[in-house]
Amino acid sequence: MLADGTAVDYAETAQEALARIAAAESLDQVEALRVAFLGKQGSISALLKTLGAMSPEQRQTEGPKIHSLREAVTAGLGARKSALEQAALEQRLAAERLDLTLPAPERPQGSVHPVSQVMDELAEIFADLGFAVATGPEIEDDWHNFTALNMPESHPARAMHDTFYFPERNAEGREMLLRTHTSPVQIRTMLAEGAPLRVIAPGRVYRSDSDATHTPMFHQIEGLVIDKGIHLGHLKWTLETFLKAFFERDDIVLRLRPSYFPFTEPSVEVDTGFAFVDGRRVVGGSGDEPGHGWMELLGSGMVNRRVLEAGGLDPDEWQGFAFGVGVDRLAMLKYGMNDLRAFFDGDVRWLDHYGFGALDVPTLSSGVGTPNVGRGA
Ligand code: 2U9
Repeated sequence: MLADGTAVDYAETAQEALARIAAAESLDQVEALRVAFLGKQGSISALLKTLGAMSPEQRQTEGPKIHSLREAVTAGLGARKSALEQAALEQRLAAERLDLTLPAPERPQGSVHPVSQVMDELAEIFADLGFAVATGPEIEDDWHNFTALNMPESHPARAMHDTFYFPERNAEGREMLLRTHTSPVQIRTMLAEGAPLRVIAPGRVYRSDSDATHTPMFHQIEGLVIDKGIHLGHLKWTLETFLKAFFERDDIVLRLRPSYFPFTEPSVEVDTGFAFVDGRRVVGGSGDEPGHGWMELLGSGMVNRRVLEAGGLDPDEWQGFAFGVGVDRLAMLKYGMNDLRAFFDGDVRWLDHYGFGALDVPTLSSGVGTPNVGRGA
């Protein structure tokens, strides 16, 4: 009963309310009905407020009816809410069901760049000969890059390297540059570790040069052996052993020619015999055989006394040999690419073709040059 005495049919009110709740089609609609019935200004809340104005007797008869109306509506709202939530969940589960019969999505597979592959192969071959891998900064000072390697300031050999200089000097007043070879790494290693020493220094080097056979950044590997009584015979054997392992053939023939490098004395340029196979140069055999030729492959020599001194060693006590070779060139010779610039274009089609599987780790036992079987074009 309302305050003005109007009788309220609670059963009908409940029926109407529950019918509206049952018709709610969304959680938003259920919430709107909750507010309309039970909110501060809601119709059932208004009924509850009428209890305050009633006589105790009236309240005793009306109170339970209004409370059970409120309970019925509260329960109805809860039930409808759960039903809608359950329906939404079922719809999602149906829509998001995995179809396990579909083919698996294709996963793009990367590949190992031939330069990285060849560097790994070289590290593996030289590790077997007792060489450790040494690394150093690509931003160098002119002392480590030139002076210590017997190229003092204004030495004409500095002009042979088209060097990228930085505008600023370092804290010691030395000129800063991008290393033009990895030799400063060996200087640093000699100073840090002393002798005896067997290291290779692979890495990026920079020269201001750009055409079909030169890129401003390229890769080198240099080797340095320092011990007592080291001579050119050790150098020749080491290079022959390395090249046989790298090209995976026993018929590697070397020809040593006198040359000049400021950091070695005597200096030798090393040629290797090759044959033309399908128009391509393939390393192997003597270059003097008919149809064969010699190609220049690497530079080397006995470490110059002045360089040993710069590395903190007594040249009357220690001798050494060193060599340097272009890694990109080695990769081209072994795997048959003909344009150096493609190495650094980042074209994924080239990488698909010439790249290596990430798990094809070169080892001496499985073959350092496992070709990229089953991959690429
Ligand atoms: C120290 C002492 C001696 C490293 C050497 C060469 C000869 C050489 C070139 C080959 C092709 C560079 O990549 S390339 O253009 N290198 O001919 N490099 S001897 O001699 C050293 C290095 C470090 C302490």
